[in-house]
Amino acid sequence: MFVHRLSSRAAGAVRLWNGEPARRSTPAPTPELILFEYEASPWCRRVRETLGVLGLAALIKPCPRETLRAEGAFGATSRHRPEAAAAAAEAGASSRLSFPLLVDRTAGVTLSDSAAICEHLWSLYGGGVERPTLDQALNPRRRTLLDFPLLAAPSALRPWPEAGLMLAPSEPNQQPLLLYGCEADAGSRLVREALCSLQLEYRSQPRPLSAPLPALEDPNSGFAAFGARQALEHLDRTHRTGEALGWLAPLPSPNLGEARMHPVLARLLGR
Ligand SMILES: N[C@@H](CCC(=O)N[C@@H](CS)C(=O)NCC(=O)O)C(=O)O
Repeated sequence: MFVHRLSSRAAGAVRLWNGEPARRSTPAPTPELILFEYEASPWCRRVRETLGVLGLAALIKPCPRETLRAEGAFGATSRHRPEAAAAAAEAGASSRLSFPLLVDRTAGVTLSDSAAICEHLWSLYGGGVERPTLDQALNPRRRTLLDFPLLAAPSALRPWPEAGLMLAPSEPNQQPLLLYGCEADAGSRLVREALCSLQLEYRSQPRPLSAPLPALEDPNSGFAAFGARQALEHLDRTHRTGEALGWLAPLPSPNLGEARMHPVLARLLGR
């Protein structure tokens, strides 16, 4: 646990603890937001930081990977990717399935690019919020070459497949769990990683770093507790049914998503 706590702490530190709710002159709005994402994705982090800064709650539908060999692939065990693919198709997305994908039911839009999602959230729900200078620097409105390495650094510090990258078998939850957490908080990250790999749908409610974090409530079993250790034990005991898939997991068969090989892998294999 020590290594995990330390590396999770470092993951928050490399982003300079960005993602805490900013000061607002009015209470945070409560739009109906559904975010399809996975913890280890750099671009998903950008959106989660923005939701945190704006103090916006969202229903998270984790879409961990089943393979690293192809982008947008998924098999029958993927719980939320089929719904994400359907939402993207309904919105007329022409490109491959990618994450983050935001469905904003209040505004009636579905967006699939992290920069566009952040722009959307700021323009609709950022009234009365003074954007922290740090967030402006780390998540600039124009794209820069530094975006990817800066956003990927936290996941590089947590390179384990079960750290919100690869799918782990689990019992599905009937009702969403509720996580009071902060993007930058070490314990919150550990709990998000487990929720993600286990594909457990949850409502994310941003809190400042000074709050007692993380707090997890599971209406399916009546569990409610502060602290990462208790939350992780609960998730393992109640929902996990097996170990996460490994780095080298093959393409799911049948593959219900895309079969395009990762461009770097394709180049290495000369295809
Ligand atoms: N430019 C897009 C990039 C999105 C993207 O490439 N996401 C990756 C995860 S980092 C993805 O969805 N890969 C497909 C997969 O996970 O199957 C954005 O900013 O949202």
